[in-house]
Amino acid sequence: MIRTTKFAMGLAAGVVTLLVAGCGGGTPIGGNGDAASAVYVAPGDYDEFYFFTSGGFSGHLGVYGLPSGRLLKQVPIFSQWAENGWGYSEETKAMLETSYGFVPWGDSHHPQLSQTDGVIDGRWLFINENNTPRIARIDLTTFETVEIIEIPHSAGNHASPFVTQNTEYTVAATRFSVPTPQADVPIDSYKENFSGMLSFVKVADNGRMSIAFQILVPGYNYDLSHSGKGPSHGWSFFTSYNTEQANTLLEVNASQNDKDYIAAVNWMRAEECVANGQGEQWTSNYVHNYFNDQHIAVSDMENGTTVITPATCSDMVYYLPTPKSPHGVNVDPSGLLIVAGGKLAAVVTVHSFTKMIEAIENEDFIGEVEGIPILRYESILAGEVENPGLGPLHTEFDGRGYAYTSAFISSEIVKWSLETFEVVDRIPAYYSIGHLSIPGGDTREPWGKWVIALNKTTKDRYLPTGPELTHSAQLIDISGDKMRLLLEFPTVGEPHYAQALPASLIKDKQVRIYPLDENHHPRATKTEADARVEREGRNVRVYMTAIRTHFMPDNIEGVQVGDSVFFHVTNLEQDWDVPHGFAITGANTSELLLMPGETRTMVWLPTRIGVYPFYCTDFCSALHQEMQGYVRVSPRGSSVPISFNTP
Ligand code: K7E
Ligand code: CUA
Repeated sequence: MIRTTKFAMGLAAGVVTLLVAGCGGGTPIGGNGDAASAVYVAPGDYDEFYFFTSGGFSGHLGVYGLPSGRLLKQVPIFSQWAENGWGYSEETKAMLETSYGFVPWGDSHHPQLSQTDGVIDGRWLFINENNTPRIARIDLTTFETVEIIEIPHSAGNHASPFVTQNTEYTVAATRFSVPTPQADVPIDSYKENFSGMLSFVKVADNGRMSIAFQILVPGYNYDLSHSGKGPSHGWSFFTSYNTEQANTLLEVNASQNDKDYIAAVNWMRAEECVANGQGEQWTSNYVHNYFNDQHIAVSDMENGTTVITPATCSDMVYYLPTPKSPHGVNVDPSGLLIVAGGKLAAVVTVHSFTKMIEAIENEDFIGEVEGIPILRYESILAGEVENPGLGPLHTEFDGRGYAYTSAFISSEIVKWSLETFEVVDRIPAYYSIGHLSIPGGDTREPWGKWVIALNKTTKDRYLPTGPELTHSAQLIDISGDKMRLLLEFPTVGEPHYAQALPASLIKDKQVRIYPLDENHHPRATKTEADARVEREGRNVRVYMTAIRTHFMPDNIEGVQVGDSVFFHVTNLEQDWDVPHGFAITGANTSELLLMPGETRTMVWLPTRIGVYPFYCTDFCSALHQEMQGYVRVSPRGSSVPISFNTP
């Protein structure tokens, strides 16, 4: 089998396309009854795992069931979401505030499930926003984004939000170096004026995030990260590329050095330095958004972070030389091996944590950059994996002594032994695999049943849909010696990375309703008798209830052109899976989708006289189509009084 692999990465050499011989893993392609039964989840049965994929440039999170690949939900995070009014309703708009103002779009890359003792615990999911640097936290009892924190002094929050072993921290490193703090300088003064920043965001017991400290580092591109575990707990590792410090045409100019670096950060040491007052207080303006106890998003403008430098805090950061423009960095379940995916490297480099510590103790350094000792490559090497495929990117682990590395250019997953560093199996991916994911595959205890390939291009794999084709995920059985393709399914947005957990961890903890008696929204309407309309100057406030199968009030008069009409709608239902919707003609905000017991607000700006219907958008019952009402809009200054019907 010969196939052409799309060559999308900007490599320096003049290679345009690459013919790659198929790897002959004996994988059946297409219909296979055995594979079908391995992924079959009968109607009404549940999937065994939840699978969380980044929505990439959609700014959302995709939630799928495994092994079926069924899409269960999209969780809106960094982007407005018309399906439920996220980022449109008055209660959620503040979630999208940043120091740049309201930013209703984001580019999410890496879902990270919270961990306790290096094992996924099912409390929260963190995800980074690359473009306007932010980290979000999703509550896994509601599948709702409950907090978003902006990362100051960052420009492209890519190496994020990888968590430490007990979710002490979620990290954030800037992909693009910039003048830090920002300054008006010539771009070609990159080498003198640009820096990187590694940020450690503390996660409190209740999940609340805060920026603990930031480490100013040389002006490279920091790309990915993973934290230590077990014996390496207390360390975090960040890949860098562009140690050349090029500021133009990086495809060539940042591909010169044989080795770039992994930054090994002893964050426990950083904590000591901060406690000893070795940090500097910087003016740093960033926005922190979260739900208050009324379930309304609020934004705090924060100022000030503690910045430490490797020069003032010795023994905190070390550079591990790593070939060649490394992308992913992954720590194996034992915590002793640090695996780097050098995009342009001929081997996968495996560093030894034990040897790293010895080299540090022996001061086995080959140089120093801005106070960061550079360790000797040969002294810290555990092994090199030969013939790992072209363009190795990311590695996950099965917990049985094997690692799985994605190779973008040769479009394959390569399985290799953590003992011998020899390749033992390989399977093609269709096509251009980026990340790959094994449930728990970056933790101390993977559930090593499957590896899921997350592919950038699909070309001929699905029915064509014009110029834009979907990305895809492929479910591959890794329970035996040979990897076996079972299923592929399209994904929504670009699934950079994904993580999974057993459904049993969270499925019985799901919130089904918001109890009405715990609804502390100041404009909640808890009984139909309290439903009303009040004029406050040019603002009209409608305190409305929704229950099968009517709104109260459903006839409203006395609204005038030029008013701002606030529909504060409370869903009085207290049964699971009975949302109501609310929409009105000409509204240029989204509809509202109201969960049982919840209050949400839409602002409507009537511009023309007339009588306008509103209606429920969610087919809630047999008489859903009857769930409607009217608003009469009179000219500005009209004498029509505010009136509304009552129960
Ligand atoms: Cu797509 Cu992790 Cu942003 Cu690699 S990243 S592929
Ligand atoms: Cu309520 Cu449809």
